[in-house]
Amino acid sequence: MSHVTAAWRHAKACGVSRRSFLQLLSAGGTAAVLAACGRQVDTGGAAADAAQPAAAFWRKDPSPFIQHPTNLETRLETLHGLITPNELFFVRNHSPTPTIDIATYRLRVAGDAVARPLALTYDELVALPSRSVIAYVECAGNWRGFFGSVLGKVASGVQWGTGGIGCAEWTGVPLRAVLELAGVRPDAVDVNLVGLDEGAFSRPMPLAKALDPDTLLVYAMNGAPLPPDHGFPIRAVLPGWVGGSSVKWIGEIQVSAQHTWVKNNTTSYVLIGPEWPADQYAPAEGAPITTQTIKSALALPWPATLPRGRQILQGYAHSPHGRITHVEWRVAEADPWQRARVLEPTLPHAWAQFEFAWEPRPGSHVVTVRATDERGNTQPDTVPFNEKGYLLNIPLPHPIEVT
Ligand SMILES: Nc1nc2c(c(=O)[nH]1)N[C@H]1C(S)=C(S)[C@@H](COP(=O)(O)O)O[C@H]1N2
Ligand SMILES: [Mo]
Repeated sequence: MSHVTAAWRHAKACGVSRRSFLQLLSAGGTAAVLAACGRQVDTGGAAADAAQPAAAFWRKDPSPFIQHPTNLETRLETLHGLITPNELFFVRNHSPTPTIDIATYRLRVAGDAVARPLALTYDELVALPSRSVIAYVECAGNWRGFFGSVLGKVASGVQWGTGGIGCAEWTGVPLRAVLELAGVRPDAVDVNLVGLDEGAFSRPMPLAKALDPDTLLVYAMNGAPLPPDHGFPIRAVLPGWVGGSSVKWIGEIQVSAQHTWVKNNTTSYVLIGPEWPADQYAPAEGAPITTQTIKSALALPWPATLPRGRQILQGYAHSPHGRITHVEWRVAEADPWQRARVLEPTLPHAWAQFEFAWEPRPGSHVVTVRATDERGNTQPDTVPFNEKGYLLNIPLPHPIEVT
């Protein structure tokens, strides 16, 4: 068996599509394939991934991204300004991006807590009054790789760096308006969104979150029709909640008078670990995660190499709890924190940009940034480990080599 055949067998077994395999092969030979597969320890979808046909996982050009077997991670240093362009926005897919025929597409609303089950066409949905919200969407596992590389304990799942996040202007119809059309009964408890992708990815939310006017059924991203990789024709965006709750390619909205338990609030997207008691969450294996955490990151490669001399460093800070009010930075742990400049605008659901001037000498440095929001939340010095590596938000020690 040739090296390449062996690498393909290995790649297929760990869930890599033929297309990703060929991309990895051309990028760095069989070593790159093996490195990619070693990195992928799936959070429960491993069996499903392994069974997948050799289809393309995404449609967009993957070259600007850090490529994981099924995900595309944004390089923050490629961004300018508050809005992440669609072609640079990270992709997190559990199954390949589906092809959906808009002519036959229906958005269904069903369940034991709706009075009038509905099936809306795309045009009917788009004709409803719309809203636009500038909001970041961040994968619950963004920063997961630092559980291993910074805290010394590897968590299972895609080993994201800082780029499992993006911020866009989302235009759509409030979920609330569609629920009102369907006549939600007063005994409704949970609203579950179900995707049309192969794995029928779904994630329920409590009625109160579904009725929040900023919880949107989105059909446009940064003014363009939603791209296929980001959920065409319709996706949800739940500002402040983990990315997994922003279900893409929605086919059905299920409104139930009972709590709805699915994979993504029982075994995935739950906090499991010695310091995360689980008893009270049964049948879930731990507390299902909802809101994101406050974070800040430098818009630099990890590790970064910079020239000596005065320069401006930039980054992004975000909180699910409100506007970012300040960002601090320091080089050595013994140094005092210094204020960075937070750029306007600071919007309630968006990330904020910050910058500061730095005049480094040649050598190895570690730069740390820390954000605070309008409610006084800030990044904690430590977080208890959880097996699936969600919600890490300690101030990150960013390694920078100055030449
Ligand atoms: N139907 C469906 N929706 C989904 C997913 C998925 O695999 N299938 N992935 C979720 C996860 S985990 C994240 S982080 C976001 C990512 O959105 P993006 O790919 O548009 O960046 O989509 C969410 N919605
Ligand atoms: Mo995610």
